[in-house]
Amino acid sequence: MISKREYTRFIKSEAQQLGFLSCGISKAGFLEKEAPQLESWLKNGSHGEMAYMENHFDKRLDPTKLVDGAKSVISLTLNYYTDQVQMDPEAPKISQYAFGEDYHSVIKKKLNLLLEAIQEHIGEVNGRAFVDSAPVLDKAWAKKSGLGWIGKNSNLISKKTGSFFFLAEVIIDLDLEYDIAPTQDHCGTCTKCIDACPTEAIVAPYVVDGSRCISYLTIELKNELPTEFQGKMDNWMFGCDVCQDVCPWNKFSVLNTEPAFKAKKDLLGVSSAEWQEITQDTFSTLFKNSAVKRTKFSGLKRNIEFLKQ
Ligand code: B12
Ligand code: SF4
Ligand code: SF4
Repeated sequence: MISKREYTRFIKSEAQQLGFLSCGISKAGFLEKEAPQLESWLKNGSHGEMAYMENHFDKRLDPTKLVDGAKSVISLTLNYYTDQVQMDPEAPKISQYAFGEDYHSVIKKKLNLLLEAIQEHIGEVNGRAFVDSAPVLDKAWAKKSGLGWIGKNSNLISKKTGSFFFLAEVIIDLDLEYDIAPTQDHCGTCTKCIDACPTEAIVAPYVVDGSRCISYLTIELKNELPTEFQGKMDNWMFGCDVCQDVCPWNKFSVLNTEPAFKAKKDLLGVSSAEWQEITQDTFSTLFKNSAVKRTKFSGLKRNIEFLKQ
């Protein structure tokens, strides 16, 4: 009979072969410490208009309520760090996570391959793959599995590779060997992210008021941008990298090797003047299969206009 240890080794080695940066596994169950924190985050309205964050409170805190018979949460990270940059320093900025193909589809393919490999090798295993598609507290699970600590900017950080990576999970009904030693907090007395945030969205160490974050304002908010943020957007038109750019641990970021994350053709060469004139057609060509499509042409146009004011 094959042991839990061998199954665990198999899964971690498959994850590595699929290009994931790291993989850690935890026993599925109720996230006790996070429950009151999530509750107060929601009570404070930190989710702004992201109504989906209010849904499925119980499932979000307990994956056994989300996946039938769930026993293990396999957390995975996928690196997106790049040295590619937009050529015109005056051009409205796009977060580097959105230079290439939409990470949701890139990661979903890999997760499904991992799940298939598990089912082929181990047998009848029920499971589901998640990348932002369901109420799962990605960072809490990754932290529990020893993949890093949650920094004062509220991102998961690894001592070896910084924080420019995505998180995802496969949740299955199979017992595995668990990573039970969470990484220690290595923020120390540093406050660089809090000091640098252009909109003062990091309202306390480890707590981001989502409704003030440029990422929310430029991507999630569907209405007009509040005037209080005029002149504070640091020229970001899609997402924001500031609290990661200033983080000393990102000196250890390594370049991603995922071909799909290479910047889309022509995207980095668009000048400031050309962004002002962008049409629906150019938008559709530049951002085919890109995460930027989430904000739609009208949203990106709104953001560009707002930066000009
Ligand atoms: C909603 C959301 C957002 C919102 C809200 C941000 C947020 N911090 O939650 C907005 C739109 C603003 C956003 C922005 C970004 N996001 Co986002 N987002 C999510 C999403 C979908 C849910 C996160 C969530 O559950 N938030 C709820 C709150 C309650 O969680 P939290 O902030 O971690 O809150 C904890 C703390 O507040 C803490 N807490 C509360 N009080 C106290 C008190 C003390 C003393 C302590 C210690 C802690 C503490 O407890 C809470 C629960 O654990 C996840 C995907 C997922 N399914 O997890 C991606 C995710 C977190 N985002 C991600 C990314 C990459 C980003 C951006 C970098 C994108 C960009 N470049 O523009 C920015 C970063 C902004 C930032 N500094 O957080 C990645 C993070 C990867 C990583 N390395 O950590 C994720 C995991 C997506 C993914 N699949 O990879 N995001
Ligand atoms: S992503 Fe930008 S706006 Fe949001 S918390 Fe970080 S620095 Fe602030
Ligand atoms: S900038 Fe400093 S305080 Fe912020 S997450 Fe990085 S190490 Fe922690």
